[in-house]
Amino acid sequence: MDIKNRLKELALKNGMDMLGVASVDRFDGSPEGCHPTEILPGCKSVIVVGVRLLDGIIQANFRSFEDGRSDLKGLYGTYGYALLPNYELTYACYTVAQTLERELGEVATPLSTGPMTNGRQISLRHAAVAAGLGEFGWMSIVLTPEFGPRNRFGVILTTAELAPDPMYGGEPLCNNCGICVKACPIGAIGARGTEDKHSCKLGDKEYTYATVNMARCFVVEHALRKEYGGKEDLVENDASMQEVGAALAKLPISDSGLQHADSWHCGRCLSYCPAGKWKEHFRDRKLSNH
Ligand code: B12
Ligand code: SF4
Ligand code: SF4
Repeated sequence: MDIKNRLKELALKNGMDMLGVASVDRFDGSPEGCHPTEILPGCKSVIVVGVRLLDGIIQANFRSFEDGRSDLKGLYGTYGYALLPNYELTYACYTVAQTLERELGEVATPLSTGPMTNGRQISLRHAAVAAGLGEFGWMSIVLTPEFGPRNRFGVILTTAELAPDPMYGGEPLCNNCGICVKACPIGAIGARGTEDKHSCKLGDKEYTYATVNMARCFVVEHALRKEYGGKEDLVENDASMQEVGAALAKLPISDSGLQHADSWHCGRCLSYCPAGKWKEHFRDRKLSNH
């Protein structure tokens, strides 16, 4: 079995649903400090692993959003956001990196996967698109054909020269429905037709997606107001990132998880996006009223 198939098999055995490879030239145009060779000198390939989120956990979000069961929201925090997907991604990245170093004698640097694993080095979204796993949806995160946006990604940089996968070239995955824009309770995702958008070139493809207002998203995700599940109104809805930062710094240590401050209070855009057979997964099984 060639090394790429072996890595893929390894990733699947370690809980992943997908693995793709991008050649490093697809990262020309990365912002300063975020190019793979600035993190691993001599990097030739960027390997991306991805894991789907459980339907049963997305449906727990629906119980919270549609039935007022905010007591179930922590399930998303554990199994869909902060804890499990990141640990699984971290283990899978580690195993793939160990195999590349042990069997090929190459260097492999696994990157952070999200909350709980110390920061971000490159944009995992751009890497997932460059590795052929999917396309940017209007909401700015990556849609895959099978799971829509309900995936999380991890990256391994390596000096090994692996055959790159083709970039996704199938039917467009985002149908421009605007559901993500309407589902967002704080207007964080730029409406279509506005200038609130980004364009970027990856390989020979050009992509456009909405700008996501990070301060606004933080207000909801961290429940900094009562209407989003918080204990008090700590900031206004249109707070600046500085005001959000100051409010986060004052939050008491959370007693409901491993994060200092819980950041899993939303996920509406990801839960309601119809890409990836949403109807069959959720509406036909009567898991959502929408
Ligand atoms: C910080 C962060 C957030 C912040 C801020 C996001 C933001 N808009 O900056 C907040 C809290 C808002 C957030 C929210 C969510 N997030 Co988040 N987040 C991240 C994190 C940790 C870092 C993002 C980042 O700063 N990237 C680095 C900077 C440089 O990239 P950037 O600002 O996006 O890039 C700009 C430029 O620098 C340039 N660029 C950057 N890289 C490159 C490369 C090339 C070649 C080019 C040409 C250009 C270019 O393009 C952009 C536009 O100008 C990533 C993990 C990661 N490491 O990527 C997860 C990540 C993006 N989040 C994820 C998820 C799931 C979510 C939520 C759904 C969580 C939830 N609530 O359930 C929401 C979705 C909100 C939304 N609609 O986007 C997933 C997305 C998975 C997917 N399917 O694509 C990621 C990839 C984590 C993971 N491990 O999978 N997130
Ligand atoms: S996670 Fe929630 S607040 Fe953030 S962009 Fe998505 S819907 Fe809006
Ligand atoms: S909700 Fe609709 S517009 Fe938004 S990313 Fe998904 S398919 Fe695209």
